[in-house]
Amino acid sequence: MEIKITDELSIDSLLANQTILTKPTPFLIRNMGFNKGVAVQLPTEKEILNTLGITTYDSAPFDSSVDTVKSFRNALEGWRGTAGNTCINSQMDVIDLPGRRSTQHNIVHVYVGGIFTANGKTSLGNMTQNTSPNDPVFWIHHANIDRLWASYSKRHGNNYQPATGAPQGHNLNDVMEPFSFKKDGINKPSAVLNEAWLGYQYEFLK
Ligand SMILES: [Cu+2]
Repeated sequence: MEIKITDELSIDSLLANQTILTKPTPFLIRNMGFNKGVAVQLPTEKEILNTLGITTYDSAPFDSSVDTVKSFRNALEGWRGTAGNTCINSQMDVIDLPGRRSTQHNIVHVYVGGIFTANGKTSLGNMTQNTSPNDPVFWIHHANIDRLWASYSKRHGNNYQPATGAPQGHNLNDVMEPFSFKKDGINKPSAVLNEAWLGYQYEFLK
C-alpha cells in the first residue's frame, strides 16, 4: 500500500497548537503489558467481532454513558463503563475492573504505554498520554482502528450518528479540531465516511 501525506502542516506543528499538559520525553517510553503493576491484555478477536456486530453506530446522549449494545462508537473507543471519570493531566487511565474494562482502542494505548513507578515516581508511557503520536506504534494502531471502521461500514453502511445534538466537533457536519486549517473541507465526519473518498482502500476487512 502506498501512503501519501499531502497535508500542508506536519504533525509537529499540529501538536504545537494543542495544549500539551505533559512534557514530551526525548526518548520512547513503553511499559508493555502492565498498567500500575496489573497485567493488561490486548483486545481479543472475539471482542473485535462482537464490536463489529453492533448495528447501531451511536445513540443519545452520544457520550461514554451509552450502553455499547447501541453504540459501536463507544465499544470501539473503549470508554464503556467509564462515565463519571475524568481525564486528569491528559493521561489515559485504564478502567480494568470486572464489568468496567476499557477495551478496543483504549486498551492498546494502555497496553503499550502503561502507568508505572520508576525511581519512586509515577511515570507514563508515551502511548498513555497525549504524546502518544510520538510512539510509532500509534500510527499502526490508528490505521487499524480506521480499518475496523471500514469493516463496520461495509457490514452496516455509513450510518454515522448524530447529525445534531452532540458536543461541537462530533456532529455529522461539524469541523473537527485541530483540522479547521484544512481548506479542502475534508475535516468533518460527513467528509470521511468512506475511505474510497480519501483515495485508499483496504485489502482485508474484518
Ligand atoms: Cu488512539
